[in-house]
Amino acid sequence: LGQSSFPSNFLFGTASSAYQFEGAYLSDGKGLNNWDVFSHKPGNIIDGSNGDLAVDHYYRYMEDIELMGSLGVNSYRFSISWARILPAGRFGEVNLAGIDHYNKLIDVLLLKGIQPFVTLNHFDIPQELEDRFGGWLSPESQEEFLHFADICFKSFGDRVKYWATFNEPNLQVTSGYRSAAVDIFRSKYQKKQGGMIGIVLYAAWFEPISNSTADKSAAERAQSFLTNWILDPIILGRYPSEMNDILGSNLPEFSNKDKDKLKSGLDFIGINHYTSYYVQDCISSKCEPGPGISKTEGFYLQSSQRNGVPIGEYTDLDWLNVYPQGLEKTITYIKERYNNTPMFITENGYGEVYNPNSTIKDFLHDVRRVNYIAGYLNALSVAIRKGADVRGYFAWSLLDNFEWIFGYTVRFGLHHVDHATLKRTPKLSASWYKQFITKHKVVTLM
Ligand code: GCO
Repeated sequence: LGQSSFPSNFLFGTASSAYQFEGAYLSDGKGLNNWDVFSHKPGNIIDGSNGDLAVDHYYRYMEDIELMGSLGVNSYRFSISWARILPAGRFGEVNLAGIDHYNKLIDVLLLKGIQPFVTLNHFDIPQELEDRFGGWLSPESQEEFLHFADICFKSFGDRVKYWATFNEPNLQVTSGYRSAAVDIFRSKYQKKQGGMIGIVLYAAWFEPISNSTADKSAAERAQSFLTNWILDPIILGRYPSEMNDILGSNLPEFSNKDKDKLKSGLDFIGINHYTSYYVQDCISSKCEPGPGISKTEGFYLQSSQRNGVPIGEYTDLDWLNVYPQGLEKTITYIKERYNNTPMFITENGYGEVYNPNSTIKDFLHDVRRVNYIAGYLNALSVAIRKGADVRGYFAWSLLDNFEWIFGYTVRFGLHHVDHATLKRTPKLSASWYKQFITKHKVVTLM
């Protein structure tokens, strides 16, 4: 990699989320959340598992922070379990044991020189809110989220300097909820406490499958419908033109006041980047758009060209292709479109499907993960050298963990977890990451 192109206060870390890591699903006054209920319904999780125990991070956080210490990271991205703080939402009591837990986690991290990077909402919401009014589908969720965010800023904001409102918001969450939590932080806390607030997005790279104008504009439509539709309103105060062209008056109108409010909405953009796709135009070439893409949007995402040439190397997972230049292109695109707003790579990582015939040795010798992370960090350093304001990188993930509907069958960890004993063992990728960080002389942030 040559001379380090990472600024000296760059954050190197690993990322996690509460439901995927904590377990302790009914401990110390935590209420049920949507994922507790969903994962307990037979058929929802492919291996019939759930996150009741996950990797027991709630009880083993000290051990896990030791692992972070030996990696030499200076930051840790985690999320707060909403149902641990407000088991019954805003009309119920604050669960002090929950506050206490995150206070301890944050304090121990800081003692080790590890900056907490906190996501307020990483997919889990108290079941009470689902039952009472249908969760995100109701505008009531806005008041609920504000109340939760306010408690978090108040309780932890003296020590937490990086806040992400939402992880990968989808259609259920409109810009109203996000900018409202940002407003509260700005007006009530930021002056006193300092710190930055932003949002975390899923941002894949969309490469036109050919040089034709049709495929190029299909790739632009993919960007707009999958990523820009969230960032444009918050940062530019309007929807992408590709969406205006297609949806016209079906898009919400912003008043000038809304626009001003929206435009000042973010201190940073968090980028979860794993993979790239080819995009083919389906309007002129008559392919079937999809999946999940409408006829008028008219594009198709694929991992290889028709003659079988993949955009990057294939992996065990059909949504994951190794194409490090995709990260550089994504960063450059976001940098140009949004005026070089500060960015963090909030997730990037390599998943393997659990194969019962593999021995622990196979898992520990994760050369493919090392190559993946090395390639993406190299692409990141190129983007930074070319002027992108990227301030941190978080590998997904510190540990193997609960991979949503895939349960424990897919592993992303730099450390292997034996799910029977919960023993953590560093993989080759952990030692590689450690060396990389040492070489780049990361400073300890106190
Ligand atoms: C996220 C992700 C993580 C996943 C990771 C690997 O969207 O932030 O869902 O929670 O575990 O992306 O798939």
